Amino acid sequence: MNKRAESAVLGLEQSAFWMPFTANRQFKKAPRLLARAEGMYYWTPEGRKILDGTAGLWCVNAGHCRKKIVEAVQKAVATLDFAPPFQMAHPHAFQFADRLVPLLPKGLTRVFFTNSGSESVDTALKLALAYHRVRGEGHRVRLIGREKGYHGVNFGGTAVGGIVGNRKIFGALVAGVDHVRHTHDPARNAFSRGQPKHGAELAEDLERLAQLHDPSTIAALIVEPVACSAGVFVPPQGYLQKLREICDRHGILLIFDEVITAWGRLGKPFASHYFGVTPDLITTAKGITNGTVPMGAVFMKEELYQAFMSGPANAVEMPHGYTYSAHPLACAAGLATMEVYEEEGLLTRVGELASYWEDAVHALRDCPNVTDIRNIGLIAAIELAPRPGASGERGLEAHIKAFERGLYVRVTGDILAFAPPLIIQKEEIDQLFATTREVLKTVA
Ligand code: PXG
Ligand code: PLP
Repeated sequence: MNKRAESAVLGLEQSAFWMPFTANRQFKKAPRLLARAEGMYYWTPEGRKILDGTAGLWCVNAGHCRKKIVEAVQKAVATLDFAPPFQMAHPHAFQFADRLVPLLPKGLTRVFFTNSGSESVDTALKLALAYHRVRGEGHRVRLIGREKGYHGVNFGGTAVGGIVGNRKIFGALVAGVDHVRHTHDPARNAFSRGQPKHGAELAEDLERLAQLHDPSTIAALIVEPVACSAGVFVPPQGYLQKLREICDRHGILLIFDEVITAWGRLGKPFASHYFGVTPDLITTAKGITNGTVPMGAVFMKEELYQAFMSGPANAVEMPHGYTYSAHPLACAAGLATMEVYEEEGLLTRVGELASYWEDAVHALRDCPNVTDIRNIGLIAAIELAPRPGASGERGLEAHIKAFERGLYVRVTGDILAFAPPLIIQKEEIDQLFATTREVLKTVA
């Protein structure tokens, strides 16, 4: 028997599968596998029930294996498995785009489909550059991100991203990119409930970069309204408004990366609604299909779309797109997902739950090694002090011990991140944080 065949019998250590963003050797020695899911729960192959504290990977907002979505996908795959998206189409693509527009912040009217958050980000960055060029401002070539930002893993998104570990081994990335400062300020803001009080002035860092490079060279600023991946950094009060003002002053497009913050996570359809700040473009993915079929989208203001619609009618206006843009299965999943969100009021349900959630997570302040707790909407993070000389070890141990006790929670370094499906009940919130409390006692 060769090594690969053996691994199927003996375990996963020799498996060909290179797992993404995973400590492969450690994981394959002691795998944590999921075999089935329903509602708020996963089940392991041995039949252990696991509460899903992170909505899969921040995407299963309506809970798992929802009948309506499953059946829509089953029907779609048996009817039209694939349709070419270039110079051809299928009706559900138009239907889905038009279904989404009424949910968007006012002024955003057009939809470009992708297959992931990473593709949405690279699409939005290319759209921003191309938009300026088609209106005769081709000198706007710079893209600005933010320290600690996560914008996926494609080249553009890696370049504007601000997580050092995700960037440092990939060379020079994309030319002309710069970053504004992050807003994490535990000295002033630790244990804030919702938006921290201090730090709106950090938005002025965009003005500094505008003066450094000259505003006329900057195409776009991309930020997550709430920076989730790097450890849940909630924007200080007034910060996003200031970014909007500075972008307006200098003709810089503002892109909100709402891959996680959209689809009801903050109690509104989009974080843009929640904060009352309208960007020029929004990138999203994940909850757009409840995580069922890969899909992403870029939403934009009407004037962006119109700027491209001026050449000869037979010319392709935007030489960009993916083989699987608006895939029939994704559109079917997305349409059914929006029905579920609407029928169950999930895009606004968090408004009723958020204060219960906030109290529940902040009650863990007295647990050992907790240095900060942050929350907004149905998102929370508990930051633990790192063990001396072993950054991330305590966090990973907490993740593993939680899984052993029937809770799945995402860990970034020594930060536990919580974002359960939006269907969660109060008793499940209690269960989630009771398990977390037990775990924190054991990771001294
Ligand atoms: N932008 C943002 C704001 C994201 O959160 C992406 C882009 C990329 O999306 P795709 O679909 O290409 O992965 C994301 C994805 C985590 C975690 O544990 C978060 C993401 C992905 C993987 C892990 O925090 N967010
Ligand atoms: N590489 C090659 C050789 C291709 O032919 C294609 C698409 O036709 C791609 C990459 C891009 O793939 P996708 O459209 O799935 O992003």
